[in-house]
Order: sequence, then C-alpha cells, then structure tokens
Amino acid sequence: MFPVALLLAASTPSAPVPKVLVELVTNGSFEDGPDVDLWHTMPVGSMKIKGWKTTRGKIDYIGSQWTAGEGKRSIDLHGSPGFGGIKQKLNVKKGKTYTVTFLMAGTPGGVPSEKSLWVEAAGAKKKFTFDSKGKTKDKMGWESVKWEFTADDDVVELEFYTAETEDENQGPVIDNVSVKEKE
Ligand SMILES: [Ca+2]
Repeated sequence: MFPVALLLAASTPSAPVPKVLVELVTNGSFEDGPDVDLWHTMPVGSMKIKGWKTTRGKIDYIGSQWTAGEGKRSIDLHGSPGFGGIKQKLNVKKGKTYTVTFLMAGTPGGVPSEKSLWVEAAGAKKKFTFDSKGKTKDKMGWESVKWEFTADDDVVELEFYTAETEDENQGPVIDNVSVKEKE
C-alpha cells in the first residue's frame, strides 16, 4: 500500500519557513564550569565558567546550595564576599535588535530581601529587582525576565552585575541566560 498521507504531505506547497532564531549565548545556564559542591567563590577575571568572565567583584558559582532555575547550577552576583558581575562577548549584527531572557531570584535570607541587578549591552542597561522575602533554597521563586538591546557593533558584551551596595554575601541570582535576534 502507498503511504498516501506522506505523498500528500510531500506534495503540499510548504508554508513559509519560520525564522530560525539562533542562540547566541554560550553556556547560558552555567552548567559547564568547575566542580562545585554547595558553592564556589570566583575572583574577578576568572574564566572558569565556560563562555563567561567575572567582573567588578567576586561572585559565587552555586551548586547544591539552592535549586537552580535550570539544570543544577546558577550564579550569585555577590561572592563571599563581593559585589560582582559576569560578562560574555556575543557575535551579533550591528543595527539589529536582540532579546535577552534570563531567570532571576535572590539569595534566600538576604537583608534587605529585595535584590537588584543591572543587565547591560551595547551602551544600554536596565535594572531589575527581585524580592526574596519568603523564598527558600528549595523554593527560590525564579522569575523570567526579558530585555532588549540594539547592537551598536558586530560584537557586543553582555554583562550582568549587582546593583547592591550592602549585604555582600547575599545577592541577586541569575540562571538560564539566552540572547536571540528579535523576531
Ligand atoms: Ca543553570
């Protein structure tokens, strides 16, 4: 018997092919990095987390200290101690607009409970705040965050860094960073 359905499908004019949006971030979920138990403090300039470089101050590379937003690892932008950041160079196209998405939370038990960070690229930046009040290591309350920037060159740096100036052990937390050309 002929596979009629298949033949019909093959002969039907195809619909417009959806634009394939390529992921531009390497290791956006921070899963590829050094061995870590509870957490591992990373100094400024460290490139041990694949694709990323730490900036401004120490950060904590988080393992089993709390539940990640995706996979098993995440980043506390406050090292122990430190007011840090993390950045990555992205290959983009000058003039195009890009959508950044990431997961945000805050270190449970931090004082104050509200934790803010900056996300910056191509000369633009925006502050985001998460309130960790009532959150726990098992229930971090990860929130999905979205931001856009327009590339001012064919290579841009995307950086996340703390907007806090106190509670230097317990900061804003990120995971699952993604950048794609805007649809
Ligand atoms: Ca992760």
